This record gives sequence, structure tokens and C-alpha cells, in this order.
Amino acid sequence: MSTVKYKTYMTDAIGPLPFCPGCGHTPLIKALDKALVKLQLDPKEVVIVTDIGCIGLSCRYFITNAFHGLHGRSITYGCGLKLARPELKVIVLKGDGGCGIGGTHLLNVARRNIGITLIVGNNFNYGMTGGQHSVTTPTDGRTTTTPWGNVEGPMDLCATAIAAGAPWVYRATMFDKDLPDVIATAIEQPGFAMLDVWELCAAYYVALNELDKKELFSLLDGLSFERGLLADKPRPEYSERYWAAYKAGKSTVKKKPPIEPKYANTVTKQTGIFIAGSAGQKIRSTATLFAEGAMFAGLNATQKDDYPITVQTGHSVSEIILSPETIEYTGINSPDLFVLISEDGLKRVRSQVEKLPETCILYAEEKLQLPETNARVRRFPFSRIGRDVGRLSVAATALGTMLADTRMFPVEAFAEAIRRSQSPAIAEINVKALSAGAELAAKGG
Ligand SMILES: Cc1ncc(C[n+]2csc(CCOP(=O)(O)OP(=O)(O)O)c2C)c(N)n1
Ligand code: SF4
Ligand SMILES: [Mg+2]
Repeated sequence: MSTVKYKTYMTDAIGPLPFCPGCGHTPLIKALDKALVKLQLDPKEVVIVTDIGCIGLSCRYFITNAFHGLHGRSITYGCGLKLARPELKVIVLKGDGGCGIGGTHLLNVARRNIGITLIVGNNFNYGMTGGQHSVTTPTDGRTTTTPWGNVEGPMDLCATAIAAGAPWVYRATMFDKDLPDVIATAIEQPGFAMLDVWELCAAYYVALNELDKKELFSLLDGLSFERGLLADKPRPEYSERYWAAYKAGKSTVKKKPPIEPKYANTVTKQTGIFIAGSAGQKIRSTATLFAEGAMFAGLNATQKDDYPITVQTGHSVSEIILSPETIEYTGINSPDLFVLISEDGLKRVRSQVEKLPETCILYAEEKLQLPETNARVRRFPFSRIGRDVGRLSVAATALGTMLADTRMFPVEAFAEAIRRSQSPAIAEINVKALSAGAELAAKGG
């Protein structure tokens, strides 16, 4: 019987890879798949982080975890994931454009030696936006922004990473037969590993420069950019050292006591909760305390926030998921509970409110003009009660109402989370607001 559990880490649920015919990203992504098959890692223990660009279209095709963020910032997301969960294999896929735009991140991940694997699909131009030149476009290379030929010299990504301290660096091409093995070796490195994979962008760089396989190799030779293993000097990895220092307790920062479950809960399925209010109403911090209260009751919890770049103005929205099981995905497709506190919040989530299913309970400030919705609406005077107990406690009041009404876990667990994090004076106000909210639920809305 075969011991190979995973024959592929890719899913065809969303169709074939989307790249242009002849695009170098296709063999690269297939090589990554083969590397994962070789390593037989648990897909839940792997995260593929992608940058913006054609290369960034790829993480959706894998059955591993995926993270797709802003252009140039994929290394930072990868580093955050690795620092929080050092046991994960974090693989960052980035284009040459992303390397230029997020150049400092490349320097710092190499300097710090954070144990992620960076694979650069280096096709010498911005494929996704129409073939503009990038930091790796060779001198004289024609792109849509250098139609007479590039007058700059290309950045040697490998030499840059090595100069910054990267312990493991390799330059390959999309044509290399051993690419899957090389990628597997890169993923196995305990420290930062970078693989610069030279590719053809069939739509733009190839078309404008009549580049083919032969030309690609002579380009490499002409630039005197070496191929193969360019650095292999292991040194201690950052996230392990960071956690060891943290656990040794050398920090002067006061640590909060850990959350030990000690209350019961009635939550039997994953429950998605929206809380929408205004900036300055402590929506996000109260949502965090609420989620921590749920953890005191033995639940798993995640939080995602949405707020404008400005402070003290506009909306503030938190999405909380509570579940007795591990939460694999932090998005809420259809909320079970919705707490609506202010006009700013309503403005932001109006279209979602209009689409709420009839299974959802909507706890709304009584003064709000709500749009048509199928949700079961309950009205409460959150802002009036909030004003009585303290302007900054309206979120505690509203969540107290929702919690006492649903009885998902005891209000006391929420109060304990508040007291654990806040100074006694502030905690007292918020616990009072929470109790006032619970009393509102008892009276009915
Ligand atoms: C901060 C920011 N700047 C610019 C863009 C526009 N943009 C989208 S993709 C891209 C270039 C992608 O090129 P590369 O990273 O080389 O990936 P490729 O498409 O070649 O795979 C740019 C500039 C953006 N999305 N965000
Ligand atoms: S534009 Fe270039 S990089 Fe993008 S998919 Fe097409 S060939 Fe690939
Ligand atoms: Mg590119």
C-alpha cells in the first residue's frame, strides 16, 4: 500500500491555473505542488502567502492555508504568521515587482533570519499591470515603460539577500528539472530561505524582447548572475529565539495571566457575530474582551476588524467567530448575530443588513432607521444606557444585552475578561455597563 497520503496539494475546484499560455508561473506553481508532495506536510501546517501580481493568483489553487495581502507586503504577513506560529511552514510567493515595492522587507527578513521560504517568480516585469519595468529588468530590456530599452541596471535579488544576511539562497529557472527538489530543500530550511526563479512572462517581456529559453540562459550568463546554491550558512532562526526569550521572562512588560477555561457555554456550532458602531465607541477593544470572555468559557474565538484610516470618526466594525471547534477560516459568510450600535456602523454594513437571513438576530439601537431585512430585529436603548453608565461603554452594554439574551456563555466570563485587561477603575465602569446591558435583555427588546 502506498504511504503517499497527498498526491497533490492543488485543487481543481476553481478550474485550471489562470496564467497566459507559456507563463513561467505555471511550471513554478506545479513545481511547488510537487515539492509539497515530496515533503508530505499536513496542509493545515502550511501557509502559502501571496503578493499582488499574476503570481498572487496562485494561493487559491492550493488546499493549504492561504493569505493574500497588499502589494509588496507578503514577506511581512509571512513573518507575522511565523512569529505567531513557529511550527508552521510559511511559503511566500512574490513577483519581482513585489520585491521592488517591498524591498525593505526582503532586507529585514534576511537580516533577522525569520524562517519563511521566499519564492520569487522573477519575470523581469510587472506582468499583471501590463508589462512595466521592475527592479530586475535587465539593462536595455524593453518593457511598456522602457520602450527604448531600460537604462537602469537590474537588482541582483540573491546578492542583495545574501548581503543582508540570508542564510540560504538559490537561483533557479523555470526550466530546471530539479526545481521541485530545490523548492523542497528550501522549505526544509529552518531559517530564511530565498529562491529566485527566473521566468518568462509570455504576454509582455517575451513579446517585447523576443526572449526564449535559450535567450533567458544567455541573459543570465551575460549578467554574470550565478545560478544554483549561492548561500548555505545556517544560523539561529529568529522566531525560535524570540519565543525562547519571551518564555525566559526577561521582558519587563507585565504579562497578563493566561485564559484558563472555567465557565460553561451553550455554543454548539460556529457562530458569526457582527458588531457595528462608530470610531471612538470602543467597538474593537470591547469585541476583543467579549471574545476573551468566550475563551474563558472554553470556546475558540477569532476577530477581524474594519475601520477607516482616520481616528475618532467614521465606522468601526468587528467580526467575531465563536466555536467549540477549531476555526479554520475567519470570514463570516452569513452572520448569526448582529449588533448595530450607531448610524456610522449602519452606513458601513447597510448592504449586509439588507441581506441578513431570517435565522439572524439583529440587536439594534432603538433610534436607528433600519433598512428592510429578514433578520429578527430586537430594539434596545443602547446609547441612552451607555450615556448613563459612561459614553465609552455603549459597546459593553450592547454586547451584554446580546450575551444575556443568547446565553452563549455567562456574563460573568465577559466581566472576568474585562477585569483581566483593564485597570480596576475602567473595568468597574465597563462591568456596570455590561450588567446594564444584561438587564435590558431581561426586560426584552
Ligand atoms: C501598493 C500598490 N502599488 C501598485 C499596485 C498595482 N500593481 C498590481 S500588480 C503590480 C505588479 C506586479 O508585478 P510582479 O510583482 O512582478 O508580479 P507579476 O504580475 O509579474 O507576477 C502592480 C504594480 C498595487 N496593487 N498596489
Ligand atoms: S501577464 Fe505575464 S506574468 Fe501574467 S499571467 Fe501572463 S505571462 Fe504570466
Ligand atoms: Mg513580475
